[in-house]
Amino acid sequence: MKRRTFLGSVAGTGAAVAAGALAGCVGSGLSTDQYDVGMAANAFEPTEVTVTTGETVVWGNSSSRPHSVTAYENGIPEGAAYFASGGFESQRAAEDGYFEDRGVVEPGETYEHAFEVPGTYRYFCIPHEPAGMKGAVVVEE
Ligand SMILES: [Cu+2]
Repeated sequence: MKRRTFLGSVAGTGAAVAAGALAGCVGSGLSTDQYDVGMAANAFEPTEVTVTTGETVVWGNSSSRPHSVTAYENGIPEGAAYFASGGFESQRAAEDGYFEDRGVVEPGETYEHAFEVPGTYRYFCIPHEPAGMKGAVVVEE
């Protein structure tokens, strides 16, 4: 069975938390009970969440800048559906689409995805990946 041993393999968590702490400024109108993962200036908060197969994760843009939730195509379990805000079917399509203003999660908006296949899913924010805006969802059976 796939268990929480995956948790140890997520890199850069400390840096992301530090970036989130600096973000501070809220003003999106979202309250924390409206989402599971917040999107701060340069970070997903928390960087990693663990859910059970079939559960839905809701991301909420709690910042004042646009973000995306974009899965790494080679960072999801075999057989799992690709996911990205905007509903794209590949990472390439999501990246191309973002720069045409598609797949953007604006301040105050949410994006959600249901996870049906166990494993670890790694994802990023297209405009802020260089700043380290990455996250992971661990799906347990
Ligand atoms: Cu972002």
